[in-house]
Parts: sequence; structure tokens; C-alpha cells
Amino acid sequence: MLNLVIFGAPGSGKGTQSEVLIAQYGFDHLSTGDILRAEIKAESELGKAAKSYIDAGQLVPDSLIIDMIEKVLQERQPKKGLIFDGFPRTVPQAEALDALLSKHATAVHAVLDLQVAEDELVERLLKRGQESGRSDDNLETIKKRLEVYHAQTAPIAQYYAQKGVHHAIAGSGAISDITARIAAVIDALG
Ligand code: B4P
Repeated sequence: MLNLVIFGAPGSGKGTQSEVLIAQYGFDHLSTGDILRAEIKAESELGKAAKSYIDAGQLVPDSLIIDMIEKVLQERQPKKGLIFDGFPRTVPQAEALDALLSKHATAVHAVLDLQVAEDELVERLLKRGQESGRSDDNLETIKKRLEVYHAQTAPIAQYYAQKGVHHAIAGSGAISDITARIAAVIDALG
């Protein structure tokens, strides 16, 4: 059972590559962004609390996210592997994930860090905003999300590099070429 973290800036292709990996390997998928958007749609207490942060391009507080992940992990029984998409996003979240996994005598096996130039990230997210109408895909919020990514999320790469599980993946080009780069890392895990 593999625990994989798909990591990268907003718009780096985390959700896109997760979908392909689910189809290719039969992995389960846990996207904090998708769960939060579903909670907002359902107008739950968590959704109401999360909406203002997401619309402002800020991260939802760690305590809310970690409680949410604990609950979701109790409900899931992945067989082949689990892709964490958009989580962890801060070092405290990464530490909480390690603690949760170690309770089940397991750990993060690989962090797949999709690296894409900033102007391409902005271009992709603006295009998605036009197509999907996602409330956080507008220029002002995208800029804020990128700032937050550099300040709070990017340091996680170093955290996992020290554990020897960080893999930099070139995240530009055809979706299938990027999947092939990721698959080479997963297949080498055995
Ligand atoms: P997410 O839903 O995780 O959104 P995201 O980081 O913007 O990336 P996403 O996965 O959606 O996009 P992708 O890169 O696949 O988070 C949304 C918000 O929720 C956060 O800002 C935060 O407020 C909150 N949140 C979520 N998790 C949290 C946590 N753990 N802690 C605190 N807060 C949290 O793709 C983007 C676009 O690029 C797509 O339209 C795709 O079609 C396109 N694309 C992908 N690959 C491409 C390629 N190779 N070429 C061209 N286009 C490509």
C-alpha cells in the first residue's frame, strides 16, 4: 500500500495528474480542495468556515484541515495506494500526517513535486476560471494563492527531502509526458 503526496503550486496539475494515476494504478484519492468545495456546496459548518479563506486565497486553518483528514482516513480503506492531493500544505499538516500514518505503522512513501513556471500557472488558472467559474480562479486571488504557496507550502519540499522521499517532477508539457515521469518514480518504489 503506497502513500503518495502529489505536491505543487496552485495550477501545477495535482488534480489533473491524480485523475490519470487513479485510472492507471487503481489508487484511492484524497483531495482536500475537492472535500472543502463539497462542504461549501452542502453549506456545512466546515464549508461555511472554509469559504471565506478559500475566496481570499488563504489556507484554511490547520486545525480544521487536520480534523477533517482524520475523519476521512477512518472511513477509507485503500488497497493499492492513496494519493494525498493538496494535503499537506503546511509543515504542521505534514507533521500531523506523519503522526496519523505512523499510528497505522506506515508513512509517506513519495512526494511528487510538480514544478511549473509561475506565468504558466497563472495562465492555466485563469483559463480554468473562465471555463469552470471557480470562485478562487481570478487574477487577484491567484496572486494571493501563489504568495501563500511560497510562504507556507513550498517549505514542505525541504521537510520531505530530509526524509529522502521528495521527487522533483518537470510539470510542463503534455499531460501524458508528465504522467510518464511520475509513473517512473512510482514504478521504482516497487
Ligand atoms: P485545490 O483544490 O487543491 O486547488 P489548487 O492548488 O489550485 O490546485 P488544483 O489541484 O485544483 O489544480 P491543478 O493543479 O490540477 O485548493 C483550493 C483551495 O482550498 C486552496 O487555495 C485553499 O484555500 C484550500 N485548501 C485546500 N487544501 C488545503 C489544505 N491542505 N490546507 C489549507 N487549505 C487548503 O490544475 C489547474 C489547471 O491546470 C486545470 O485547469 C488543468 O486543466 C490545467 N493543467 C493541468 N496540467 C496541465 C498541463 N500539463 N498543461 C496545460 N494545462 C494543464
